[in-house]
Amino acid sequence: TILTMDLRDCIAENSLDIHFQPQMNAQQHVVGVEVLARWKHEKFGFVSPDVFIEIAEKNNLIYPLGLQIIDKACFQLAKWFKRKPSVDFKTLSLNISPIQLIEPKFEKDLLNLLEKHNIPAEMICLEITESVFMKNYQTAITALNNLREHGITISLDDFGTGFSSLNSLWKLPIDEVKIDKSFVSSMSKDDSLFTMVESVISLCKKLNLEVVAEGVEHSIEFNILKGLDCNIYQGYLFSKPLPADLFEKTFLDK
Ligand code: G
Ligand code: G
Ligand code: G
Ligand code: MN
Ligand code: NA
Repeated sequence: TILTMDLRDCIAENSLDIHFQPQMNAQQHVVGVEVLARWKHEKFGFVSPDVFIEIAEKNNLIYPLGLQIIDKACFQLAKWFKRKPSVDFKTLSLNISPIQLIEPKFEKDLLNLLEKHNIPAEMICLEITESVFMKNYQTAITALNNLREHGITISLDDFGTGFSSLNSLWKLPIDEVKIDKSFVSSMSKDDSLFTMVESVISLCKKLNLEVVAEGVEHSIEFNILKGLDCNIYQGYLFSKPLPADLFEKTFLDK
């Protein structure tokens, strides 16, 4: 299709964009940043990553696309480090599709990019989804263990939307869980969803996993989550994903 061809060109020209969304602690201090890919098509305008990531996955483009995103994100982070000694957030979170994770070269390619930009592995958090464990359980587990040996952390994204059961959490090699925004947005109106969020947070604490609530849009949600002692908060209440210059102006110029 046209979009597939145009995406191929866009990757060849290295012209995808990235946006940055802050992750806050309970004091509303930025403790991390999630990187989100953006594609502005010259005719169709912004194409949602839900659409172009899937195109990339189906057309053998996701691996090079993914490395370009990581390269750009690390370049930007290194730039922030140089210009702003005050940059003190701890993690850069990258969305990684299953195809990237199970690619044998991935660990080496990622470490090379970190070395190129002089980014400590401890700052990198890879967001994966439960789907990676469905088809490629053992390969995924091995890849995650290897990555974690370098200090890279692993976050389970969109938690609650897949086929996960709460008791699978204790055996996966992960460091963090992101509660899906569908739970966060309905929690203040639906008692059973509130109970679910409460249970997930309490279980994560017992398992020593960080908990991120995504899709925090209103202060009522932020307050409920603070009451449950959630660790990290992300959503439009604080900021939508922003281009690097705006992110810098809003959160790093202090
Ligand atoms: O803003 P939002 O529309 O950015 O993102 C939609 C979906 O696209 C999310 O599920 C997000 O995880 C995914 N996504 C965004 N950027 C990337 C990326 O760089 N790589 C991968 N694999 N997925 C991404
Ligand atoms: O950034 P935000 O979460 O508001 O974007 C939601 C979706 O809308 C994204 O998946 C993105 O592809 C699309 N989108 C449309 N216009 C814009 C824009 O000007 N900036 C950003 N960041 N996303 C846009
Ligand atoms: O990677 P993941 O599936 O978590 O992608 C996060 C998605 O959620 C992105 O599309 C991002 O733009 C979007 N997002 C971030 N904050 C909010 C929010 O507060 N509300 C909603 N509806 N979407 C959000
Ligand atoms: Mn994510
Ligand atoms: Na998510």
